[in-house]
Amino acid sequence: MRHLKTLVLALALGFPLSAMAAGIPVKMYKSPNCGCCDRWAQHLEANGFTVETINTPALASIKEKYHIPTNLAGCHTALVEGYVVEGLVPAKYIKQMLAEHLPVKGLSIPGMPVGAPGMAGTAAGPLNVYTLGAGSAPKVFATF
Ligand SMILES: [Cu+2]
Repeated sequence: MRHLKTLVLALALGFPLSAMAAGIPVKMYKSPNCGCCDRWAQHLEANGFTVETINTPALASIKEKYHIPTNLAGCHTALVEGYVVEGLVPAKYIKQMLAEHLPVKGLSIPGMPVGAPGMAGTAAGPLNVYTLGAGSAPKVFATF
């Protein structure tokens, strides 16, 4: 009985730790001066991702490298399983993209809208998540 309790305790304590260690890896390029990116990273980590943060003053060259159209540029550029996540996209849509193997280059929330993960407050209206890879003519993937 005592044994069982120990085992149950170990499982209870151990599971979240191992789940964190096995989180979906994300590499995030951000400006050192932007705080919402860090809060977005925390949001991802709370939802099963493990985020590596790379501070860079040359974010524009990263966006150029991944062909992010100006009208879809967010405050950071993140890479996850071959996809690009631009800006404060909620974790659930990233997970949906990965689970469904969406035939897109990635997802974007342009700018830093209030109400997106990392930007506290109530959104002024519905926020759109756009797909990347359709050039500068954005397609709406989801609205929340
Ligand atoms: Cu930011």
